[in-house]
Amino acid sequence: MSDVHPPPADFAARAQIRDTSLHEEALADREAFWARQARSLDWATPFERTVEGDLTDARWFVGGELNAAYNCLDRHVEAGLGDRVAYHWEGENDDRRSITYAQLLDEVQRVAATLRDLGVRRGDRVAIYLPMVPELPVSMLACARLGAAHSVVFGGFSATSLRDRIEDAGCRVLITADGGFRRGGVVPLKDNADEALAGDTPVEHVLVVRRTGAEVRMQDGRDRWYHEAVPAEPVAIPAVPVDSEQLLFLLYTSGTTAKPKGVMHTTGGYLTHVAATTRWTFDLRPDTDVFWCAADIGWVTGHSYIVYGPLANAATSVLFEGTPDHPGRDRFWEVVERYGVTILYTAPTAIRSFMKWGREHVDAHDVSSLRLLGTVGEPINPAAWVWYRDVVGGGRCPVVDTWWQTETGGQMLTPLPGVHAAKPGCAMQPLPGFGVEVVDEHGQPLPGPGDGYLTIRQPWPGMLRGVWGDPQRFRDTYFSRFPGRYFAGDGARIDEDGDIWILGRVDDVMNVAGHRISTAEVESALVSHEAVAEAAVVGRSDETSGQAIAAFVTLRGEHDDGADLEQTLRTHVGKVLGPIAKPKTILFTPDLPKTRSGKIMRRLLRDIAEGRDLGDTTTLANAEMMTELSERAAAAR
Ligand code: 7RM
Repeated sequence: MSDVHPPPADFAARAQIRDTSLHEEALADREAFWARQARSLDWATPFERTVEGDLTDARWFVGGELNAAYNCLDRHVEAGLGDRVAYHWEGENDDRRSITYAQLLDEVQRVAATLRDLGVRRGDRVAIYLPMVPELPVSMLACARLGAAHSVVFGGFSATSLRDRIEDAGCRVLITADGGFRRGGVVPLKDNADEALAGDTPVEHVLVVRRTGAEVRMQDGRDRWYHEAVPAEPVAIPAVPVDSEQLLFLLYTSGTTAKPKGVMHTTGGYLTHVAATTRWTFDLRPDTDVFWCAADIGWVTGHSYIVYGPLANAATSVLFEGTPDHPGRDRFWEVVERYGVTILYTAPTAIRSFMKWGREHVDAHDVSSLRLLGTVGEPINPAAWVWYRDVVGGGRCPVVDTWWQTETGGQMLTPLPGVHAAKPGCAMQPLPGFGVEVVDEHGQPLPGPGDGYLTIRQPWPGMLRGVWGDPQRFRDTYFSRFPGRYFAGDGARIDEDGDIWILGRVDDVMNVAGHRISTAEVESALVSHEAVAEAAVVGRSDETSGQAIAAFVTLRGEHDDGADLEQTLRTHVGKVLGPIAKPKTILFTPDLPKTRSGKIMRRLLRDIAEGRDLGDTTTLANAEMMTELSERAAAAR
């Protein structure tokens, strides 16, 4: 039924991993396997035991001490790689800067000196609310150097979100900027920060990076300009060796309640996980590759695959401040051409936009440097996968569809680019060393092909160690549904070949007249029609069938909506998936509701489809159109 694409022959012939021996090594002795991976880091004190405790209480590399910043910077400079570029920073408004490992180490030490003077000590939490400027990874690494934890808050979040996160974590210092550039406009980060700190706040000091030059209020005794506070001359600030289980960072992520969870990641296990997966999944060659993970560092993808994974491997990355369509729709391809990007890692939602805008924007640039393409964040529909592979990758680049979560720390499932054949839309197989299993509703592993729940059976190095300040929520959210297993809410299918397809969050799996249908499947069917640019599908309650399928569709530029097209699309889905999967209603909309990280907000679409009150829509990138859509949905019901 599904399309199978073996690794492109040229790629496979040169790939660093060409067989499954790593998987076999991990299966034979998982602990020894991870211990060997951990030893590719530099430990100030070697660890005594690889792992202790169960899933809810795992401790990795026990007794070991290391420093994440040392592993990302000093050891590379000591090895003679000081002149290698760590980041090609591509800022908005033609700002560009290439930063070597030696320069990065120097700036990290100077900022660490400042943080130390402000009283930051091991175990403290520092909030960071910055645009995608070099000072962002520098600030993170400066915290790590001192053994302090960072809590990066995405620059698109509001003052209220920032305040909640700062209060929850008890951050004593905030690093922000006068503003950030976005699509030619300016985001008032400092104004937001002032609002977030008004009244009672644990924050004692604020460092402000000058980015836009906008006029901002500086509060005496609290606020200092980064460029004035940070010494101009080099300073030697030693990297403090910390326990392997020392908190490296908090990253807040949405759960089922209104209060975001502070996901906790620690040092040795996390760094081992992201360093290893960066090598495996991307076939990384640190001396020749130019790696571009086009996420924002405010999300876990940026933490793991812009900062810690690439830097731990002494790779050269692109650090991109902009957006895909500013100043033009060829922005990505211009950047790929400028730096000779070899590996591109981006989200399906971006790929669908590129597809909608048309291949001429890609064709206008030389993107032949690309040799591998990756996706992350949501299920990718096969049409977008094929377009990515053929148009962006020219048919010669493998596409890796990587499944993982804020909670997993790093990648868990993906085809290995030189080993596994890929199936468009399929995350395929666990990477070596991860005990991923699909189980039924009783927690029993599926004996053969079928649909179930994605779980993880054994602790893994990069797993979250807790929810900050809420151990009960940690246990309830992840370990109560299937005792003895980690479960983070995704449904999965095992196909005839034993490959794993992510069906989306379990609350996205519909049940229509006793048939289980994934929202992703129907979306993919809709998007495979030439008129459709993007589609989101939700289940809504229906008297006769239990659930009915409600679709929200954006059209490609040249197509008109109308009753004819609605009927055509229903017929099309019926043809692709079977009559049971035909949407009952299709609403055409110029835009879909998305979080600021680009994920379609199905919860909101379900509310619209069910005619429920919309509640708080402030985390949406495009809140305005929701009211209009809910009125039309009511009319269609
Ligand atoms: C990295 C990231 C996690 C959720 C996860 C899934 C979905 C992520 C894929 C995917 C299908 C993929 N972290 N998801 N990757 N679904 N295929 N390759 O996105 O914490 O923000 O989100 O994203 O539902 O549970 S996250």
